[in-house]
Amino acid sequence: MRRWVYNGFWVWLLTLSSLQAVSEPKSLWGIPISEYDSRRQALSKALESDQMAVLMAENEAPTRLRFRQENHFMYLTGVETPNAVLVILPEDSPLEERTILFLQRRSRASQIFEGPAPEPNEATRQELQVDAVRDRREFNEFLKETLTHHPRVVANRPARTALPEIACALETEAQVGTVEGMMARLRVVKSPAELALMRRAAQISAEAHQALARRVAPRVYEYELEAALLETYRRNGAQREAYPPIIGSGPNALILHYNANKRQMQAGELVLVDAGAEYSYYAADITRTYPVSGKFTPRQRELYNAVLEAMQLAEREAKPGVTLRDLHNKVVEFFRNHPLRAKDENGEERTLDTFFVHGLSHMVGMDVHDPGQSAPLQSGMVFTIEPGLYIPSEKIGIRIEDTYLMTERGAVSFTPNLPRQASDIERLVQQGRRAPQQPRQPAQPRQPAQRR
Ligand SMILES: [Mn+2]
Repeated sequence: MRRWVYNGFWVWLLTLSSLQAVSEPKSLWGIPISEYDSRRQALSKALESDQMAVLMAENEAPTRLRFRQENHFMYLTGVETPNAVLVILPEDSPLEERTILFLQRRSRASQIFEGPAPEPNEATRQELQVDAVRDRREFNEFLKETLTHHPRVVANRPARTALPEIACALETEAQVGTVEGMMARLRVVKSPAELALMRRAAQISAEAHQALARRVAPRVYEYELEAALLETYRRNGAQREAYPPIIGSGPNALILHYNANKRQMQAGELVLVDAGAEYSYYAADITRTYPVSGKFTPRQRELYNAVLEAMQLAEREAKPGVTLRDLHNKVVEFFRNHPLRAKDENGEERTLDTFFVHGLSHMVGMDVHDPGQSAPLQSGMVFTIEPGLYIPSEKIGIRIEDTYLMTERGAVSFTPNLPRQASDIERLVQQGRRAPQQPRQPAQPRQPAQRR
């Protein structure tokens, strides 16, 4: 009887796995495995005859952190495992194998703690569509041999750290440069599969911003707003934040990278929220600025509208062939010609461009500041438009930011339905005010809890 159950189990398992082999889409992290192969081929093509690309995975994460793969390695493999190495050789290399993945075998003890990892074997090679999969322990010897044909190495960040030491131990010469330029050219234009993941990251982030907006009220702490973001991200399957959220109320809105998020908001202030989720290794980047009391003052409103107009101007000007620098300059010019004025730290009246103190745009992708910043815009690129005004003399900081896909017909926002008009922003905050509020002093309940 026991024997029969045992066999039945294996029959069931085999049936299940063969069904999966047919029905399971051949993708990793939402990207087709064939697309990873195309990316590796494109890098191979970009290499000169005496070059080789060495990309190392991230080391194991410290216990307090969740493992996150290095982006270039992830982009080329889809493999989220530490201590692996990918080598790519140029198309015209005399060596037979052009894409070689070195994987670390997990010890039994480490499997107990970390679970299984892809093994360096033929099944893994076939699944990942690389030319060869080898044991990580063979890498050093391989490197030594391959350097004789390909002495110029282009490497990602973990490899630039590790390779000089390895080469030194092997008593061999390696000229180690960076792979950043080549990777930027690959990564800057997004594929349909990447765009689907980015759209999802943006949708989750937009939902999070709306959940947050409903909690905006006087005497609420910035971290209470942060809680609304995290709850929405994780409930929707986002792995983590794309960057630490900036929730700056009152004077904190003037600190561009403020993220302590620990201040109690006061009536009459603005709160600036710059936050995005990471979904399947792709980032979203969205900023909104809310009136804490649910209503902009006339001064806040006129400045808010100036920022929104600047954003809309940049949206119209974004076309294939235009650079992010061009867009930035247009917005600076718009602020310079705007009729509003504000006082600088010396009490002197200045035009608004004085108070726009950061870049207008950046590329977005696996990194929230993705490579390829200087490339002229073309279809498939994803970038932000984020004008802002920061006026210390009035304790006002305002920024509005959305993420856009460049198309032949112009820039298309990933989140066109997320409110940004002043009156819609006010309505969003006021909606939360009408909903039942949590008691503000939970430490002192009005009635003692009844035990029995
Ligand atoms: Mn941004």
